[in-house]
Amino acid sequence: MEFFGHIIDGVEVESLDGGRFDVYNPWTREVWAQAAEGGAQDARRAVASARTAFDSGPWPRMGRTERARWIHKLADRMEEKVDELAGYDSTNMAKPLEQAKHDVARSVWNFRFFADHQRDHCGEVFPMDSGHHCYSEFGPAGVVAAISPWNFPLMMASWKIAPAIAWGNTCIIKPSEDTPASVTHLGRLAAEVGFPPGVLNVLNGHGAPAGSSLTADWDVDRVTFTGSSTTGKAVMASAATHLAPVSLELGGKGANIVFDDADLDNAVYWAVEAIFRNAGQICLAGSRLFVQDGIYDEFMKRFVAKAEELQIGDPLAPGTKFSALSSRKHFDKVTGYVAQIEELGGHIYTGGVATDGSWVVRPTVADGLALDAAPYCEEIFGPVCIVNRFTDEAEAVRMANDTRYGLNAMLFTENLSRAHRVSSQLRAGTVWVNCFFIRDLRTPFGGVGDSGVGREGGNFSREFFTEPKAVVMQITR
Ligand code: TXE
Repeated sequence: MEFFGHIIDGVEVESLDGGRFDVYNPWTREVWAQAAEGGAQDARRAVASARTAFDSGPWPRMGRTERARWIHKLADRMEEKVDELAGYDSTNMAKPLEQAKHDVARSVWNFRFFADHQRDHCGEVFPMDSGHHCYSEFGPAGVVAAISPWNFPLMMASWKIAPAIAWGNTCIIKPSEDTPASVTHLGRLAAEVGFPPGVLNVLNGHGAPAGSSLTADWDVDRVTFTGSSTTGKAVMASAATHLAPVSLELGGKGANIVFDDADLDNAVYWAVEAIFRNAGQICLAGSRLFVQDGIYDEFMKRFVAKAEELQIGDPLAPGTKFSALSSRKHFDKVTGYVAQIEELGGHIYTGGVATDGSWVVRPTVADGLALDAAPYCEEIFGPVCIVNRFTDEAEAVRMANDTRYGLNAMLFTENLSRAHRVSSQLRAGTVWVNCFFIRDLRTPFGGVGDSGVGREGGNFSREFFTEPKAVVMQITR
């Protein structure tokens, strides 16, 4: 059976007390591996390694071009190992292999982007009328604790590790206890390509004590977290005890608005992607779909037909587009919401819970729920789309914004003025017009309200992962 240890000081190790936990394959529902159960002392060991690497190691002191070269070397290695990395995510969380390969490519790009970004965006110069000249400097912040979720195990981890190490910090990543495989392997690859010890540590284990020990450690200078809104609040409170700045990317309940004048084929294609890709386990999912009256029936007919076409099966089998949910716990959560839909007067067009004992919830489309019904308001984080109709633009905007979350929204229209008008009225960190999931890493990523605190991406990551400094120099006396 495979084992995923901690990577501390560039070496894969067991927990100090030898503790391990089982790792499941959600498609077979069997244990396929074990991982080290990190305790408070293991967390301390990982932080101490990162601290030493930061305080006296070469990483924060090397030239920016050299650091970029190291990170590109890791990215090259990941590309050589794409099958292994994607296979791990696919086995570990039932992500269809094709989607897992896409995630590896996106992870590689995260490393390459931030490697180059830190090399090319290291400061600004401001000539002053007073005869001085002022420049900003972006030095590394120190030790970064990164805590990542299970829905995009490698991609979300890389989104945190890449800017952290690129800007000269050292890092401890704690992957979700549900998906330790690909991130541990990434730590192994970093050691293989010769990263200085302590630059990238991997700590496996549960939220408590592994994660909570990291966030509470006074040697940690930054905390970056992606997960549930509830845990995010605990993480922020813990980091506040030693005033470590936090970046939180939390849940979502994305609105997807389809206007009468939309290109229907395009809108249906993206509506399916937005809620059924990764079995809906995406913070950005289009889980609240608003369709204008004039096209409602036609849209629903096409949307339901496309949802039913998705090939459900073994995530490793060619052609599979949709598979099981990532864990028994998560299956139970999603199943609970599906059960409520009809109890609360909703109508299910297609989908529902598989009856074969698997952890599959089929692509589910429903409407007819009140605007305060739990499956409509709360984050299900599964393949469940709740649809509503609207009559005009103002009503669509009002309904879309009527949520505690505000991570993202989508809108489909061929009317250019409306696209701009509605985009600017939506309370969300990202708005996609006539598309979904496309990112430019230079732009801000994050959410408002219960969807998070802060933004990452491009210069936003630079500001979070560095200690910006102003230097004012007298030029003329
Ligand atoms: O999340 P947690 P869970 C949402 C989604 C999902 C729900 C629960 O709705 O159904 O959250 O998922 C670590 N200190 N999202 O239980 O608890 C934990 O070990 C420090 C949305 O998996 O937030 C894991 O590594 N760390 C989301 C990570 O936090 C702690 C993605 C996330 O776990 C900790 C995932 C603590 N006290 C879930 N407790 C998104 N935004 O994409 C837990 N952790």
